[in-house]
Amino acid sequence: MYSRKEKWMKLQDLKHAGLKKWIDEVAALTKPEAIVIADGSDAQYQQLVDEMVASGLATPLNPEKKPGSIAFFSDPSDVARVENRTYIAAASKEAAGPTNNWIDPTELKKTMTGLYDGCMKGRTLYVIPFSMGPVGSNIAKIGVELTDSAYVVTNMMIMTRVGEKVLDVLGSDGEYVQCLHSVGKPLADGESDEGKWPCAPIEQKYISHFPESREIWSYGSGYGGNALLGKKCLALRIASVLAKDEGWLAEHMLILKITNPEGEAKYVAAAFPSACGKTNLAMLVPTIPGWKVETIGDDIAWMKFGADGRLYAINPEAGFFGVAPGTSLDSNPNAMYSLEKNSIFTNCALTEDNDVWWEGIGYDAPSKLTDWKGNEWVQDKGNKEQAPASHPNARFTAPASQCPSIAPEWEDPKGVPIDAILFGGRRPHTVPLVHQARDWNHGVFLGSIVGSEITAAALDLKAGTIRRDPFAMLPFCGYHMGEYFEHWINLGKTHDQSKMPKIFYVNWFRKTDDGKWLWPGFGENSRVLKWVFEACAGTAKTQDTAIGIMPTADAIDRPEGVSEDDMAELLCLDRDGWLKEVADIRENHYPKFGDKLPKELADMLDIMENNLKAVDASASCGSCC
Ligand code: GTP
Ligand code: SPV
Ligand code: MN
Repeated sequence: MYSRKEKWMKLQDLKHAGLKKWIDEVAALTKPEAIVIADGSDAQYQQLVDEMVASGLATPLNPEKKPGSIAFFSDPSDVARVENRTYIAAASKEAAGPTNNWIDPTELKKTMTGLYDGCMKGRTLYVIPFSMGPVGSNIAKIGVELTDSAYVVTNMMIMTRVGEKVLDVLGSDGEYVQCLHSVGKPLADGESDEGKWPCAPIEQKYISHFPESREIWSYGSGYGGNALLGKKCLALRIASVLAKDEGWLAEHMLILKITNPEGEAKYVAAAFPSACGKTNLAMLVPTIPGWKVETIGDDIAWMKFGADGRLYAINPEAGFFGVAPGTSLDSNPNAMYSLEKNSIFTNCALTEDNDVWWEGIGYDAPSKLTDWKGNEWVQDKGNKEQAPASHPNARFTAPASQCPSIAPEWEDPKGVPIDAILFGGRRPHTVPLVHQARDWNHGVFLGSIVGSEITAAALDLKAGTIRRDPFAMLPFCGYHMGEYFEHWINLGKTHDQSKMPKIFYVNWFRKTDDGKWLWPGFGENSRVLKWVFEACAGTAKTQDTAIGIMPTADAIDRPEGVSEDDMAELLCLDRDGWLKEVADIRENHYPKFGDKLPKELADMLDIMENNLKAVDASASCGSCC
């Protein structure tokens, strides 16, 4: 049966009996034509690329423009995470909580077993042993993904640490998370994929998590977080459950290092919802002289308390799966240098000389392009309705080691001590450029009320409307979100608050009435990071307000193009806007969590409301809000 590609490691060479048994069971169910173990070698990566190019699935890019790189175009229905087909199949619906989809695990396994039956006929089953975090680090976790997608294998080889070194650490009986994936489009006898991107119709897609047994079963999608199971499925949904049980944090956060002109460094973690600026902030090039920002991670942070009482963070990933549109030498040069070579591009547009292009890449489209759907595309600047050439959720997959701003300590197994945690999202009104929590519980409150305009990173949501996305974890928390809030509150009770990170809420996305950005964002966000740095050092100019600690009017230097009035608007306390916010949280947000909502958070809401009511309405913010 398993005759093909014998030059790679063989199944019988695996030392781990449990793993071998599981692979056998999955192969008996899914009936692949061959089994290949991913060994993490360049030679195997290249062979997979060559096979995908030969089948027409991958397009090799021009070696002069993007050496070692390939492009993929997904099925037009398979372009982002599918939140309405993502399940936390905990033992009870209550354990999954009000914000997760739930199906009884026995029933879900039965349905999915039916779908997996024979689903890999005519395809290869790849075994991907991977480590989230530096191989062998005591914070790292091992997963094994079984998949019928070579696209997934190559992406996982960039995004995680893959191969024999992981099997060595796993030994003969080590623990690992089982991650089963199929693109879910069984081939008929004699049929081949012929360069098509296989996936199942939406009603057959299942991105399922079984938190009690720490298993992931994904079926029907080949895209991003649905298919690269180390990322959102393991490193957040399953890891968040482990983190709660074991007293640590698995978060949807970037990690950066900021150094002031005197050479003092601080580490910042920041949670923004999908497509709200984590990659950009992690790689920021400061506009303020003498300051330096370096990157540790751009999407996920695992944080544990050290013996010194401080919270240490590692980036469990090894690559970036970044949003392409809007990424340019101007907005994010470090991302542009990271993706110069050895990268994978998904749903970007293709130029005639086989380079990639996307909206906001920093230069006009060449005269003719092939858009992400494979159609000829000629830029028509006069036509505001023209469909974009790249999908709004088009992505690049690039090795973190290629990032010029990567911090030397980015792979330090003990992690980096976090000084500040930022929350944020896309809020065109009300939420100021930056404010600081008074203490840990107030910070947890700020995390719990994060809201954002919906973006293209999830398929089934209406872009443009605001939804609450607490801690930017709404789609990624593997258990009851009320208990998640409680976990955060409890960490404050059991640790010395003077050593814990200070918590802030930032908003780069304020808009004017005519829909323009009020704040230039990107590198100019360094001005806000500087204030955060100073607030941690105790040297910032601050004032107490009804919503928390805010910068004084002159605390943050104005970037070019931002008038004094703009700055006042960015930093004003919008009393009426916040009172509406309080009402919305009270009526629509907090009630969802029922009696699992920690009392500390309900109290914080009352305190904020009382504070706001005590503000003289006529004195608050004048005409700007
Ligand atoms: P995920 O990978 O989905 O988790 O996204 P992310 O949070 O890493 O977001 P990313 O940095 O990729 O940014 C998403 C979009 O927001 C891109 O189109 C960026 O150009 C845009 N963006 C990022 N930072 C800023 C900013 O400071 N201001 C404005 N106006 N846009 C920004
Ligand atoms: C996100 O949606 O937050 C991402 C992309 O980072 S995905 O890997 O698809 O989850
Ligand atoms: Mn993300």
